[in-house]
Amino acid sequence: MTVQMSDLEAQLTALRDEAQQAIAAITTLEQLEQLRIKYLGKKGSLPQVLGGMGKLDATERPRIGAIANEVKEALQTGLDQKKAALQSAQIEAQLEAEAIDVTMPGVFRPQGHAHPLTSTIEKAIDIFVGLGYTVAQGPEMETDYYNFEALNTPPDHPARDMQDTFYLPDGNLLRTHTSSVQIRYMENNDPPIRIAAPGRCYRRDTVDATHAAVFHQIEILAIDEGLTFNDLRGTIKVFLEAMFGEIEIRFRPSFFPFTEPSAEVDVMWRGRWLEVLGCGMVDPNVLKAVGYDPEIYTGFAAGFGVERFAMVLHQIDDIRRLYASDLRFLRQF
Ligand code: 2NM
Repeated sequence: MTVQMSDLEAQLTALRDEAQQAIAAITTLEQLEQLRIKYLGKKGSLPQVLGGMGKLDATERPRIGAIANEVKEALQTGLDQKKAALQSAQIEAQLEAEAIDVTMPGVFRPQGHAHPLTSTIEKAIDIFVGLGYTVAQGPEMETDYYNFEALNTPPDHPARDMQDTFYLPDGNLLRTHTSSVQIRYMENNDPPIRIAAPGRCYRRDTVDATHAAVFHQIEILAIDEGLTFNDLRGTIKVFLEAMFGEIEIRFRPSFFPFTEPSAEVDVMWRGRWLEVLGCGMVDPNVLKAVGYDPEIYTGFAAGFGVERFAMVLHQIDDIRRLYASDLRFLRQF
């Protein structure tokens, strides 16, 4: 009996020492759980040792039982403490790994920018929006009526020549200017109106340093009671000064089928007069075509090429550069 007693006591002490060493050695919560099962689980080492208690002499049972409880509590406490230590180590490691040093320089991200044609359109449109204009848009494929006839451009006018216009097999055409947008707008809106129509236009020109078959225009139109050429002059002056800075400008008499009188406008730029836009008072025939009474309403209009403005503003020598998509060129703007 005595041998059995000391045997159990020795087994319990050995179990405690072994388990405590094992607990000290592990490094993860998974290992901890495995140890808990190994020592304290239903089929674990401690219950197995306690299974031998039944054979003990009744007088020894309380003492061995007390030792067994101590061992069990010691192991449970050891496991709990280790668990807390592992958990806080895990949180520490996570905090360390996820720490952000806000003093580190940022990651360089190459950033693109607007194409010079886009920025020129935006700059011009912003100026007109500031003057109370609204942007109007319309189709690039047009009928003869909207591109020419409603714009007082008679059938024998040279602008209607096959040389200048892309005609489609069905009799439609690619608009040669954005004035067609303005006709459509006037048909659907009553005066007073103030619109700016930016957009792509097409002409059968021989492509060279200053001509492209596809180009961009912005046309503005204002219709109201009592508008005069002076209103046109003031608007053009404000616009060109906002575009180019303080510059000298001059109006020269000119001709367009859709305006009377008509003018071309030059700016003094780097020591020379440069023609930059065309304008005029909307011809009464155009007002009649859209159902406005020219006895009540007058209006002015102006149009300019976006490519030409971009070339003047950025000293670009060849219009084709604007369409070559050469990044070495585009990165300069
Ligand atoms: C220009 C020059 C002069 C113009 C006229 C019209 C409309 F629709 F009112 F008749 N829109 N744009 C116009 C006038 C355009 O471009 C050089």
